[in-house]
Amino acid sequence: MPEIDPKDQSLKTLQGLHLWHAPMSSCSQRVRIVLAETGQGFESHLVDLEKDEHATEAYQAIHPKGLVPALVDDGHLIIESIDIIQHLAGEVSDLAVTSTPELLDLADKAQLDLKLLTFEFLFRAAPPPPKEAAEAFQRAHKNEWLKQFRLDFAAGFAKERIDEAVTRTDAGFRHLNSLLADGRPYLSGDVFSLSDIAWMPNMHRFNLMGWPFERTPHLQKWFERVSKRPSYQQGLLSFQNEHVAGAFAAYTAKRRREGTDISTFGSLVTGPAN
Ligand SMILES: N[C@@H](CCC(=O)N[C@@H](CS)C(=O)NCC(=O)O)C(=O)O
Repeated sequence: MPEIDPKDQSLKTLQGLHLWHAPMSSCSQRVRIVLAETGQGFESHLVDLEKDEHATEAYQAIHPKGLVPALVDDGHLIIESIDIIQHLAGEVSDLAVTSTPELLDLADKAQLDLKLLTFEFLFRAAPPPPKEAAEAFQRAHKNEWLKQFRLDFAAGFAKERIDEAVTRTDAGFRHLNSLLADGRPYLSGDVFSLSDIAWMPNMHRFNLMGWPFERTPHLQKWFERVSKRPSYQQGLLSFQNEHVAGAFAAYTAKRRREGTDISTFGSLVTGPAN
């Protein structure tokens, strides 16, 4: 178990499962889907990312990078959503052993592009934060990468950076589509596994952005199948703020009308590089 020693030593006294998570964070969504699939109860600690609660001293003493999710299991702290889902599933189910390490690794690597594209194609719908709040975040958060990311977002991402993220994301989805082309129902074969769970939030997120999944029909059908599972409702949809999701849909429609939506970037325009 990739356990880390917490700065906040009081975490070591916690009993049972404690999850620090955010309602619409994709990394939190995959953890909650595993919890729902395996029927494990947990103590929920919601971290409001919009209010920058992850920049507080107290939260950064829990998660050294000031990100969600973080899990404490009987006093043992684990960060990184892929490590967390492997830990949670491994204890009580076959979800981990039937998964494919390569697909978990790919989902992990896809996170940075998902983040960039989420900010560009969904979060830009909201007005920029007040100057004081943006400055307070820069002072309080210790994650230099995250702080630079926020500054880049405020300044506007370079088009090449968006193009590259779209092209890599497209390559990832095409890879999944090619695996499913042999008729298998799930990403790793005949049984539902962590491979599926790791990718479900990405599909959900890119659907919000209006990603053209009709180009990868096997993947589209797979998502129709897995999104019928009760765990998708319980671990993901039930946490979704429908007002926010509605605002995202309106913004996606606006960008489509203006011809600046996600399908006008990277390989979605030029086609995959072969
Ligand atoms: N590799 C990490 C990534 C964690 C991460 O980026 N979390 C996001 C939410 S999915 C976050 O905390 N974002 C805070 C922010 O953007 O300010 C994991 O898989 O747990």
